[in-house]
Amino acid sequence: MKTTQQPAPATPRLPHAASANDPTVQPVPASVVEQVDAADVTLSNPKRAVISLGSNLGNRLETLQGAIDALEDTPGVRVKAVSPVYETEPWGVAADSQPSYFNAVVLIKTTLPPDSLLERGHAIEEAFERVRDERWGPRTIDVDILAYQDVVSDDPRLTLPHPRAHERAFVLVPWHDVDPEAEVPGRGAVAALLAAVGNEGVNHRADLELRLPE
Ligand code: A4P
Ligand code: MG
Repeated sequence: MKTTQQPAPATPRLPHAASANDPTVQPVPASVVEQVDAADVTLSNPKRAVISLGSNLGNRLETLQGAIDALEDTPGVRVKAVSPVYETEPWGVAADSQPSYFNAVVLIKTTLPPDSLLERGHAIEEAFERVRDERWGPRTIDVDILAYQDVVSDDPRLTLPHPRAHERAFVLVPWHDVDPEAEVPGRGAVAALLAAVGNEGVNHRADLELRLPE
């Protein structure tokens, strides 16, 4: 019969030296200490991410606000800034084939890793009953991760920065509003990209406003 060798008992880490002789202090297994330490590091080190929101079906303003509130309600996510609302011409489809979009960009701080943030974005899309039947089809809400820190990845499930962010005025205009110094990792400054693309078809809706959650 095969026997498995037990690992050597972990050296307990005690809260402080004075506890070493205190019989009421229970040793904490090293594995637990490791987990707690790892969680601490993450919590004290939130990452910056930039999220794009787009809606061209239903009550577009309410849906954008709902998505922002849902982001804020996510454990490990804090919404730090919300851009003005822009009404934008649909990009990538024939003119007049779809209703206009409302677009906005939000800055968040998060302790979630990129793939969990993407999952949360998809869950928010589902909550707003987004139906996917055609690429670039009309949608109640699209939640895209424009950037996550300076991460660059060509994974098709989560491409970072967003592969089309640098060429889209409806992304660059509100991104520049919330962070005029922003850089698109690997592509350059948002301000320079915006100057190259121009802001045609992107109209500020000064009569509308999105709230930064409290
Ligand atoms: N995916 C990869 N990278 C990312 C990322 N950084 N953020 C994957 C979010 N998702 C990412 O997306 C398709 C797949 O991309 C997902 O499975 C995800 O894992 P989707 O949201 O299911 O489909 P989609 O949005 O129709 O496709 P796509 O290619 O992402 O479209 P875009 O580029 O998001 O464009 N015009 C205006 N005026 N305003 C808009 O907001 N949006 C679109 C959609 C087209 N035209 C628009 C607007
Ligand atoms: Mg998308």
